[in-house]
Amino acid sequence: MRTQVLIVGAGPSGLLLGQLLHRAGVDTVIVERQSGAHVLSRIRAGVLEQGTVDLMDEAGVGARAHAEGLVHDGVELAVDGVRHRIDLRALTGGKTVLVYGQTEVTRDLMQARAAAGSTTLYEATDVRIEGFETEAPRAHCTVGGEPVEIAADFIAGCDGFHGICRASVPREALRVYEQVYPFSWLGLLSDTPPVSPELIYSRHARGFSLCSMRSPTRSRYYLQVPLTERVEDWSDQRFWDELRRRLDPEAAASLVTGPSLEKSVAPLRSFVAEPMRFGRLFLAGDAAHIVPPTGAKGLNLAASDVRYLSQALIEHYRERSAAGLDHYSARCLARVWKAERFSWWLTRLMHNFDQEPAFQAKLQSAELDYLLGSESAQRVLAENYVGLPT
Ligand code: RFL
Ligand code: PHB
Repeated sequence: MRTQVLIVGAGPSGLLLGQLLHRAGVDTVIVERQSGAHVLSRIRAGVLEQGTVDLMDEAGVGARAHAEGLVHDGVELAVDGVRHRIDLRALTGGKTVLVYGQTEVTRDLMQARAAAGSTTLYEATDVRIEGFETEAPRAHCTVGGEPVEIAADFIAGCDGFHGICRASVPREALRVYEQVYPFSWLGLLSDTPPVSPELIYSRHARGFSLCSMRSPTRSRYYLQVPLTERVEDWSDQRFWDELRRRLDPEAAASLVTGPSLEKSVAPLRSFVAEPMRFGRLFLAGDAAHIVPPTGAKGLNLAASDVRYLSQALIEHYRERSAAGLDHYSARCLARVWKAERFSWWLTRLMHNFDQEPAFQAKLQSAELDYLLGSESAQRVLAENYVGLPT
């Protein structure tokens, strides 16, 4: 099999890249380790920056996000039981975010890819890539018991943090920056109305919590829990009781509980691998970088990588120019590091780091106090939360 751009991974990065390239007449094949149903069952991001929605429009897949997504003008920070609203729209000169689940983004992209008739090889096992330092990169995999070889001009590594693309790069060619945090997030999805019309990020002595949503009838909640915690140890009742304890009195009183549709635990991590290009292999999204979810930046960063990569590849095919490809890594990383900084900062600000020296806790309280009393500081938060320009 031969294609122009071989994409490894059918998560949001791979599918969005495939769709943007298809619209520009560039042929792609996607190989994905899981089934399509499995990809759709992973509950992840919920908040889209305007730039991400714009890119979905450019890919021709934005209609349902506009019709069903919820425009949010603000977010709330709750500190020890008192809520403070951050007016995103007022503080950023009119910018907002859109609440629309990653599952729905993925579904819209899968449908568009099927309609375009582009090839996606699901349940591809033993995926290997080679020759990306030459003019003739290739991938091998097994699909339905049959070996498949795919030759391409370029390979896009969109296979997430645990994928094979970054792992195929010689160790000495990569520089890795990493920070792990001493806790995880336990998430619960339920068909219950959200506790409040906007997201609430709560700092509390018992640990951080987040009240988010997918629609007016579907809620997504998270609790900071120790790294050792197992999802089996959390009955729905235990989750709701713990969440209620961490909320401000008004939210606690209006919390509607119900059976969980999904519960999962994810450790928090900051990670960047540099550079994001090796010859004819380009890494995008979680394959190259991870942020803790506190700033809602992971999917949005994946989308901005894909914006730069699709532009660079289209420029290569249309104008025979290598400029975009040559600048890809540096352009992405400039934005990635700013999102890393913001996500790290908001994580530090809102979580409980009770193993740390008391001095750190005092600084954290002072920083929160400053933020809640300073419009300038809130403007910095708002500008980052709605998304820095690409
Ligand atoms: P993905 O989504 O991990 O997709 C990678 C795909 O590659 C496949 N794959 C392989 N395919 C072939 N061969 C192999 N060897 C392969 N290995 C892996 C995988 O099966 C998968 O289908 O990466 P991508 O596309 O870069 O997308 C990144 C986003 O998924 C991620 O950044 C966000 O979900 C992060 N995130 C959030 N981001 C936001 O922007 N806003 C949010 O509100 C937000 N909330 C979150 C989040 C992530 C979370 N978790 C669970 C990590 C909340 C949570 C709890
Ligand atoms: C979510 O709805 O899953 C979500 C929202 C905001 C975040 C992280 C996750 O910061």
